[in-house]
Amino acid sequence: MQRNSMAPAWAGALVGWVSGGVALGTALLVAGFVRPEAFPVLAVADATIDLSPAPVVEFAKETFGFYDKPVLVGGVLVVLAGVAAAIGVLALRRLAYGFAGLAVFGVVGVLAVVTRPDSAGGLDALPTVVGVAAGAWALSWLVRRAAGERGHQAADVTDHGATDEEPRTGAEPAFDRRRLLTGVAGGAVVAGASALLGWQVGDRRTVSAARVRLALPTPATPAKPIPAGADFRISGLSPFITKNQDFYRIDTALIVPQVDPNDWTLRIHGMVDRPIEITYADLLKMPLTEADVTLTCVSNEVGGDLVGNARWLGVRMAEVLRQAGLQANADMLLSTSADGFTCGTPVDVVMDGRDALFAVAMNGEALPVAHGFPVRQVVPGLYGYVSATKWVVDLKVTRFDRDQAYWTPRGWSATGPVKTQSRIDVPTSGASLKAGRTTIAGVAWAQHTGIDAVEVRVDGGEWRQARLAEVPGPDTWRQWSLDWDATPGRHTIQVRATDAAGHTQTEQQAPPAPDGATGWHTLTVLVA
Ligand SMILES: Nc1nc2c(c(=O)[nH]1)N[C@H]1C(S)=C(S)[C@@H](COP(=O)(O)O)O[C@H]1N2
Ligand SMILES: [Mo]
Repeated sequence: MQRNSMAPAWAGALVGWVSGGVALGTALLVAGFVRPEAFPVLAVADATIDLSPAPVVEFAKETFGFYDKPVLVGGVLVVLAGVAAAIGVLALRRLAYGFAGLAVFGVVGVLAVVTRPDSAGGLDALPTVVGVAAGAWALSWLVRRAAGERGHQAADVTDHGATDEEPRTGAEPAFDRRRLLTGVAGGAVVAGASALLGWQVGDRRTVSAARVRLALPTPATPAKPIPAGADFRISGLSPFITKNQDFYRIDTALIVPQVDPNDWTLRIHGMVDRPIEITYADLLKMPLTEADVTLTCVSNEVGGDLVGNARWLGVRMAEVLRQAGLQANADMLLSTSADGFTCGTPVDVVMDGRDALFAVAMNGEALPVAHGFPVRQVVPGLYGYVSATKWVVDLKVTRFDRDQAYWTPRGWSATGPVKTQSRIDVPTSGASLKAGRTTIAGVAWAQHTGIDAVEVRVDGGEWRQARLAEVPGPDTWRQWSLDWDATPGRHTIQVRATDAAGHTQTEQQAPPAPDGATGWHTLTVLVA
């Protein structure tokens, strides 16, 4: 029974880690061929997000920002490492305990994978099942090596009910350190190689290749030319157009959904006269509109950088919806992405003539995969969480009193009009400046209303009117700047904007939840 009583705990941990590594590496390899999203670690992490209460998700978003997902995956791996070590220690006592531990692992993994909203069904369980089988094989192999040759034979007969006094061994089975370590090294190589191969196969199956091949049609309605005075080109000031690689990214997807444009369809159903399903080719045959629109995240803190401005190309949502025929009492468009995320967008906003788009391109290239390729929504004037569904595949015409979108039960407002905001880009908070003439500059936004005025004050003094850059329309942010004679000492700079509806930003501070932060961006600089 206690055939490895001589094996130390570190040997158990090593056996567990390498067996776990073989399991994960194999799972990644199989997932590479089946479906990269069916890798159980990602599914478990994704499920953790969905099962966590809103304050926890918010805390993670705030603490780790863009890195919240990598941190979460790291956390899952740390937990897995702990469990794997325990499984290894148990397996050295008795292999069946180790197998039982692995089985629990497998069940959790399979459950997480097949219950993901974008799951492809039973086939998605394959990576986990094959991974666990490979892990079990590695576990028993390593346990036997740890027990040495004699232990190995003893183990075999023990399994058939014999005792340690088996005459062939004649002695207590030994702990074979050398054979264990060579086995561990071999197992680690197998784990690493299969993980690497799986990663690469999965990567090649992504849609980036299809994306590069796409030829974009020319717009029937081109964007208004960007006025020459739209960009002050001040160093440190956000450029009028945000480059795709600099554009903020927010989504709940741990692995970016890979949607092939050849397989993509958009189904429009619910409160419509004629449910329709359109393909990517259908969409591109419709007249395309180009528009410069600033996108903002509701989670953006005052002064934060979850805002960007891009030139979008797409089909007006209103045009597509008219094909389906909206019913009169519908007030919500519940859009769903390929990975199950949902947005609830007010019907009247989308139908009022603004450039609400099913966008296919961003700044002159097909949508980057992380920004929703092949098709996403862009609606000027609404925060992204209620309007900007990336990888959109389904649109249900419904009512706010019948359906709820992803963030609503998680503590965010069902509707999310953008709040008028302004931000100081230069100087930066805490900067040291030379006394004398300097420039204060930033951006302000009030999408679909437009910015009419920006005022700046220093040390709580008089509000001074900033110079406003030109804009092509009310849907983009607007640069502003002001010259300032900086005197030595510490100074506090504040900004506030007034939109074209005559509303001036309130000083009242509010956090992002539930419907967007308020307050004046305020920073302090040191002038010497
Ligand atoms: N599929 C999907 N679309 C989504 C989200 C998401 O989590 N999943 N997040 C929304 C939010 S909260 C914002 S602010 C914008 C951000 O778009 P971006 O990542 O292209 O900047 O996407 C929206 N669309
Ligand atoms: Mo957002």
